[in-house]
Amino acid sequence: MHRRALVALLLGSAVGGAARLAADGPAEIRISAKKFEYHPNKVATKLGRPIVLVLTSEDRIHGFKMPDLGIRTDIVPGQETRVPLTPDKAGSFTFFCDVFCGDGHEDMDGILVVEA
Ligand SMILES: [Cu+2]
Repeated sequence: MHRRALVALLLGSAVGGAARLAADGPAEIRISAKKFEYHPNKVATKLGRPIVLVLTSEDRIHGFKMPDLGIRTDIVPGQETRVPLTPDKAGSFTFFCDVFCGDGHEDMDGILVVEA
């Protein structure tokens, strides 16, 4: 009887701890770049929710430009580029590579969907 109550208590606190961890800090959205695509090329979040875009490159320097949300950065191989962001408008926002990286460069893009 006591033992069962203790197990329930431990389980309860473990779940509570996980929930607190998830609520801490912004959610990370990871996007990797390579010629000539982003993976994933469609990501989603919610209006007003703090996130961090974690950008990496598998081959060479690429760009990451999302004019609608005022974001532009290089993505350099061998490092994480972290872009904190709290979307203040809902919609579908295109991002694309603005560092010429070869013949498929023009098609290198993706979408961030911000749900209201
Ligand atoms: Cu490019």
